[in-house]
Amino acid sequence: MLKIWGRKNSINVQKVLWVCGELALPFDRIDAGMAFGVNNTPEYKAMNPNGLVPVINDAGFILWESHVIVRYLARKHGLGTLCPVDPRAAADADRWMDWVSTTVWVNLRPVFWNLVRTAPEQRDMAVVTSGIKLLKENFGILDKVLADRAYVAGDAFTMGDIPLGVCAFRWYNMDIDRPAYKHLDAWYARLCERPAFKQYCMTALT
Ligand SMILES: N[C@@H](CCC(=O)N[C@@H](CS)C(=O)NCC(=O)O)C(=O)O
Repeated sequence: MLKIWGRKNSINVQKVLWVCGELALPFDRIDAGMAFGVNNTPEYKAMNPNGLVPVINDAGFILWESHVIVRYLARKHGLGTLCPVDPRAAADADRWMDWVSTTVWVNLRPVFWNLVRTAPEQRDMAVVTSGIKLLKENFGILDKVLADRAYVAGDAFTMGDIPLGVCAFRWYNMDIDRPAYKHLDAWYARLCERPAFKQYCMTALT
């Protein structure tokens, strides 16, 4: 059975759990990271020299980097659905996944880390304020894109929605200034109806 290493509250682990849920793939998850440790052991670092979660073992094939894992599982088990066959549609989904790595997460991480994982007296509020402003711009871009499509890569849910969906959950569930974005709000409401998103991603922010 597919093995997944990673704690349930990690944004990057949640992407992998969500894709497994969408694909109805059974898996065995092993807690790792932060308080659980495991990820700094030599055995773990032999699988992922970065010592980060998630890692998967699919019948002996070890893989790390959450977006790569999402793409791999979507291509292997959801070609034509989660992973579009058409090269342009697949690139569209890929584009939004990479945009999370290069842009959205860069702005969201310091806001999340300060507001959720840092004691109030130790927070760097200048970083938080700047991140919130940039996130408004990022989600504003997505709102415009979603004006003529139900999901980021077209009318069907794809792997492209997964990294953005877990970021959106944090954005909507932190106590921050957030404009109402009609199309983004409707997309997010659609995600919130998906059983796998509910099960693996709509969890308390810790
Ligand atoms: N680019 C990597 C980043 C992985 C990463 O930063 N993972 C974090 C959790 S979200 C981690 O392992 N932190 C150390 C820990 O949990 O102990 C990916 O997308 O998989």
